[in-house]
Amino acid sequence: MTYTLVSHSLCPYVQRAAIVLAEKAIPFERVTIDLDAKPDWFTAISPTGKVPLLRVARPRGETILFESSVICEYIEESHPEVSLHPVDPLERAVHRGWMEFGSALLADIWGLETAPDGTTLERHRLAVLTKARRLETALGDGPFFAGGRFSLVDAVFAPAWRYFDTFDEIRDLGVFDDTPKVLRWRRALAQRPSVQAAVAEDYGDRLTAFLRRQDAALLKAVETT
Ligand SMILES: N[C@@H](CCC(=O)N[C@@H](CS)C(=O)NCC(=O)O)C(=O)O
Repeated sequence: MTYTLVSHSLCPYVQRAAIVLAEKAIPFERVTIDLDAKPDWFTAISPTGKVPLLRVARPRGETILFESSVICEYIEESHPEVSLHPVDPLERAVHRGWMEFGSALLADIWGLETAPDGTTLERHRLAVLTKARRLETALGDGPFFAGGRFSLVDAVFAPAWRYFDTFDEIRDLGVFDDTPKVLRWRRALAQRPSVQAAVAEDYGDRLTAFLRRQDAALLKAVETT
């Protein structure tokens, strides 16, 4: 069985799969595409036109998986040696709920980074802040979502919190002002080797370049002060 992760350099959903593969020490090849000029081969095999895809090659043929949560759950189930889900079905269901919450958070962050004006920016900032406050009530003593053991929930949130490493250099959005547990969680995730390896070294520069291309209010606010 060999794995190829079809990627984009900034995609947080791709990072989830890369983190889970790394946590389980599963070798994989990464193919990065330009989403503004999708190759024909990609369009032909991607039902949604989105990354990530996981190409799973076996002697009897190739299977294409799409949707990051499905990819993560497949890797979890097919490589149980390192478990990233709770054993108890009820706890596992709770974790899956928070993974969905992580996708909703990513939608808010997308709104934040692409907001064209201050009003829209503030709306999305408040949405992110509200979710961070809700997460604060769900976290325990850490360092990870479920304590000492890294789980799929961590793989889902690590790419979301990574955005703020770049945002913090631009301006303080105040998202973590009254969420100390979330801030500690974010820092613990940033130290995790699997999380660090999920993006290239120039990730921050690429994200800033993306914000400039978007003419993002996030950048303008600082440039006019
Ligand atoms: N629900 C999908 C979302 C994936 C997604 O939104 N990928 C973006 C990049 S981060 C994409 O491929 N966009 C290309 C497009 O929409 O044309 C998942 O979890 O895999």
